[in-house]
Amino acid sequence: KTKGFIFDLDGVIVDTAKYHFLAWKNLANSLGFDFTETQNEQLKGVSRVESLKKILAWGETTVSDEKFQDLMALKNTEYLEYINKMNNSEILPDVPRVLDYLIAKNQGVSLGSASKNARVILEKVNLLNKFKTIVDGNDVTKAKPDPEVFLNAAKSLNINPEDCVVFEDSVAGVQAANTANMISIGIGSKDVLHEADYVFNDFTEISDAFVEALITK
Ligand code: B16
Ligand code: MG
Repeated sequence: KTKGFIFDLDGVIVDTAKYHFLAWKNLANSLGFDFTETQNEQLKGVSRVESLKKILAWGETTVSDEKFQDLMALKNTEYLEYINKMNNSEILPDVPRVLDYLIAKNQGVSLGSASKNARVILEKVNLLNKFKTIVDGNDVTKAKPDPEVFLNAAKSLNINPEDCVVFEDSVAGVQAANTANMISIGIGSKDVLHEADYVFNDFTEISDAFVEALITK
């Protein structure tokens, strides 16, 4: 049977949260306030627009619509400087093993990310060719926890949502997968991702046998 396996990007395939952090922190500092790692955690899976809204609120700062757009562009320019230096050494452990296993078993493999930079990141780490389809921040109107991104990914694979599995590191992403009626696999801590059907710290804990069971289930 062919099932759909949808991967989130940031926090699942690569750890780009650290680059988002550096770029947002510089932006916040330039506006005269600080931005902490704890706050950065709360931006996981959150779109760029919503992230900036939250950061400005934390800094008790309001800006004009025009300035808001400028700030978004500024942040992304700096973020892309970090992204452009990425290579395949930044792929999280055992992600390629699981991807290759799924491909060898002729499963549908798709990306479902909130990032508008998803393609360039996959290109940088040399994983673009592993994905049959890519649904990213340029293709959706509603952010996670809305299931739109994963439902679009299922559609792009021509596979029913009930036959899809989602790998996610964010609470909003797990909720989106659950709402879409997909199997949710949390990548991270059990305490945070308790709404997921399964939780693993990382892909080294996901055996081929477990993946095989998901395929045949
Ligand atoms: P960009 P994911 C999300 O990616 C990140 O987790 C989140 O921190 C970021 O703000 C969002 O992408 C938008 O990214 O600025 O590149 O469009 O986890 O859904 O792959
Ligand atoms: Mg993520």
